Amino acid sequence: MDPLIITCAPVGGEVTLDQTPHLPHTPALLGDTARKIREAGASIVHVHCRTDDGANTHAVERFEEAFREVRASSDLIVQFSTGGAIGMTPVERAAVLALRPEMATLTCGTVNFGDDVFENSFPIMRGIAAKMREFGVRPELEIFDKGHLTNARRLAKEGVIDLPQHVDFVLGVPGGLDATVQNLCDLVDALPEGCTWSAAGIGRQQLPLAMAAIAMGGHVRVGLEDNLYYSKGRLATNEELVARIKRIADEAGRQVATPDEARAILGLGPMRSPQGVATGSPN
Ligand code: KMH
Ligand code: ZN
Repeated sequence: MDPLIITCAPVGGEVTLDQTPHLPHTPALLGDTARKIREAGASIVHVHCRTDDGANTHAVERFEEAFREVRASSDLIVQFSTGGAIGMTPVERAAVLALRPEMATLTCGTVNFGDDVFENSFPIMRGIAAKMREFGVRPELEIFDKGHLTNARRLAKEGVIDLPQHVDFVLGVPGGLDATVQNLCDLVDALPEGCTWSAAGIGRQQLPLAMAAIAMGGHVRVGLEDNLYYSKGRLATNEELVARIKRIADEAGRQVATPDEARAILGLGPMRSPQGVATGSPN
């Protein structure tokens, strides 16, 4: 089995500062978290940004600052969200790609998201994928439901994305596929040839899904974006969630990948730092 790639999603677009004091919502806090999760065993950081008061933002300047802080404190693979938060426009979501992070998410279909809809029509997906190509950013395909794999194949057939890619199964969103081991097995069976994959379970399913992924040879995403708790009633920090996965992997005899080992497994190039871009420009 390949060494285990642990992705940490420390912020997300839904968790609020009222819910937890552990959300690294400023670039400086994110930089500090990057150092801690790297020490704990993470190799990828999945980045969302907030304003100082905790509101969602996808401003290019804020992502640039966050990227700089992460790079100043770690050699983590920097993966931007292009999902952002409900209500952001596709242009806003894609504009941060101009900073040329090593990776960014590409959600492969629309999904109900609680009472909201996370909209990813084919035109939206094509537009974001085209920006990824333009700026040389590797997609991580976000799969919230089984049909999203079918959509990914269709995008590949159209020539919009290349396959194989790294795929992240985000399971347990209210409106998406349930976070069961059986569903994870079905998705892995349906993967396009040659794809690597990770599992991100929402809420209390984060841990059992991660344990299954470790055993199956996949990779793992944890972090406060997906789960606030370490155990029932006890809030987690991001580094604790990463450290627990590393301990379980160690016990299972599965080595944990360094960022450079993860780059090799995923076929990424060398570590990148942020590219300065005209502020606010989607191009
Ligand atoms: N916040 C969700 C609406 C991504 O980062 O690419 C979308 C999301 C997916 O978090
Ligand atoms: Zn995200």
